[in-house]
Amino acid sequence: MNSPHPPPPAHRSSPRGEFASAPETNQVTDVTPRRSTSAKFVVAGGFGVGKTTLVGSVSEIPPLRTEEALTNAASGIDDVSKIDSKTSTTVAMDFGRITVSPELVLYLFGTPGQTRFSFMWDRICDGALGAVILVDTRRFEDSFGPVDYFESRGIPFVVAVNTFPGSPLTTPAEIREGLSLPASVPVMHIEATSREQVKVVLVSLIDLLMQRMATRSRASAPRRSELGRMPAAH
Ligand SMILES: Nc1nc2c(ncn2[C@@H]2O[C@H](COP(=O)(O)OP(=O)(O)O)[C@@H](O)[C@H]2O)c(=O)[nH]1
Ligand SMILES: [Mg+2]
Repeated sequence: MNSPHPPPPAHRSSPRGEFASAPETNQVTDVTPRRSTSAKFVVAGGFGVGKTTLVGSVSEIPPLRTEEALTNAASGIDDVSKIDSKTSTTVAMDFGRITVSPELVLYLFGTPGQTRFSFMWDRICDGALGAVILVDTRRFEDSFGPVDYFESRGIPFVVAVNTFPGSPLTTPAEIREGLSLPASVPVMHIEATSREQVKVVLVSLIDLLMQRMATRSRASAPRRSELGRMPAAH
């Protein structure tokens, strides 16, 4: 990693302390029925920002990809000028799965980066609990659209700056300012090729969602003064 920034804080933890590995299918250790929850997260960002790489780094199943070789047909349409080694492109979406704990399985959906596929975003983002917006500081403005999209739909998101060799050096504060993000949106620098760093991103999104849920349930809980006015149960 050529960024001067330290890796994102390691103190965050998933509900179980760490990501559990997928259960062995032939090993029965606990027959107690568990309630398992699945959550859909979207990985968004501009063309070539590292969405396919991120999903592939962390998925425990071979990620389902719909990649096509970049051909002459896309020349002049897809901007590959800043993407040295890119030879394929996601024409529909990436899909991956990660088991966070026996109770929580995440499904990751990557959006197609090219703006000509933006009509697919609503379908891909339907039912998503949260999003990871990947940023490439060499093409910073490509992240404006994704930030607007999730803000306008009220879908919580975290921002992960993918660090490429030669990326301009930035601080989280500069990214936050450049994207006009409130302090509540986590911003971190990562390498999408690093499974550990991608896990930190996902854990921070889970934390954010849990904070939102806690805030909401506090807001909807009756206040002490209201409890005092409630009729006593007989
Ligand atoms: N060095 C480095 N290269 C990366 C990283 N993430 C993605 N890439 C490369 O950048 C190019 C674009 O990544 P890709 O995942 O296809 O981008 P997408 O269009 O957002 O899905 C590919 O050649 C990747 O190998 C990273 O963290 N570090
Ligand atoms: Mg892709």
